[in-house]
Amino acid sequence: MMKEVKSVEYGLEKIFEGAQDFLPLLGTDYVELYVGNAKQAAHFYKTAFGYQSLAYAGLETGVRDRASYVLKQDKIRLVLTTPLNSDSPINEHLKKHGDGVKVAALWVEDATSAFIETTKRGAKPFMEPTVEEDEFGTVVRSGIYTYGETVHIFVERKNYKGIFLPGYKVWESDYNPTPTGLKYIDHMVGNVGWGEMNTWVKWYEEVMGFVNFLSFDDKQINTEYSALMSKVMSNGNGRIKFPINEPAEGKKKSQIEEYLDFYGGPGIQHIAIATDDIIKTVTELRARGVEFLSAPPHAYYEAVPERLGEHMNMMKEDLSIIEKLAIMVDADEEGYLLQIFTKPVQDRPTLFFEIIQRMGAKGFGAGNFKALFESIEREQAKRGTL
Ligand code: TYF
Ligand code: FE
Repeated sequence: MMKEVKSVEYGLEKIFEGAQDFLPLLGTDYVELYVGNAKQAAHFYKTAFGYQSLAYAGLETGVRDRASYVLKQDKIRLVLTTPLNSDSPINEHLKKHGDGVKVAALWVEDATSAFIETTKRGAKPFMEPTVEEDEFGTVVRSGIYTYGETVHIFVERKNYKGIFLPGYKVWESDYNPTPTGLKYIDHMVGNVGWGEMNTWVKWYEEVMGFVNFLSFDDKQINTEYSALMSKVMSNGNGRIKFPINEPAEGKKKSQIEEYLDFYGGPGIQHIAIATDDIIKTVTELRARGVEFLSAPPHAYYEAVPERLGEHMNMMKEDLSIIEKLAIMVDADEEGYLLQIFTKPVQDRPTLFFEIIQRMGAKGFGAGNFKALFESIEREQAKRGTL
């Protein structure tokens, strides 16, 4: 059974003291996906997930080579970008990876210093510090490559008063589905190749000043379930968490390997989004056609009280409703958490979403890994990739 290994003690203040002085991060700024049809993708994310129209850039705003739709829900900003002609380098990205996350943008106080400090420590540049201006103010952005062709863009907003970034106009739409209770990005997980996890752990430590917050080791699984290893990297204030997965040799083909095959290399595997009412959120998402992984067997739910121990008394959600919605429950020293995973949101079995409600727990649901991986494997079996 997979167990959480704490490579550092909990107690964030202590661990993170002094970490990351050279790269203060204020939060996630936005996530940008490259997609084959941004107009339709925007409709999907509005309809199915309850995002709201925020901003737009494209032919109508003088941008000739791409169209970008910006969606918002509470603190989350999602940008959907598609190329408008065959010359665009975005086509190469799409051809190789299909729809997927290109940019995990981070909000910083100083994008120039973020670029200098990270490239000095070995980051490969993606975008030199660039000043962007319009009548609403100034934004400075810079960017570096992380694993695969994924990038981190640093966004310095100064006192920018515009809707999103210079070059974007307000997107007013008559179609405004109600939100589903998605609040903010809890973590974003990357899959990297065989033997590469520790390289990227070191990269996040050295280049970004992150710390290895939790580790999940394949040696502790030793079952027939999707073998993988995972290490959670976190920035100094604990707001940015980037777990990194690597496939491991098992009896069956690792789900991580399936991802790497279809994505054509490393990239972002899942985005976990926080809600403070997962029952309401998942009920809404299901009603709007979002597909989730199938529920663990009934025995899983019978074992919940045992798994939660003392935290069971705290749990206010009705276990029978949780089971009906196929939500999973786990606990650690500090509390419990509820989580559920969508099926991949495009035809390639690559990017998916997690919905998570933390009730004090700071872990990642290690107690659910077995049930989760079995559920993923049921999907892999249907795809013939197990
Ligand atoms: O982010 C996590 O660690 C959890 C569990 O391929 C997880 O959401 C880990 C690996 C994986 C899918 C989910
Ligand atoms: Fe996760």
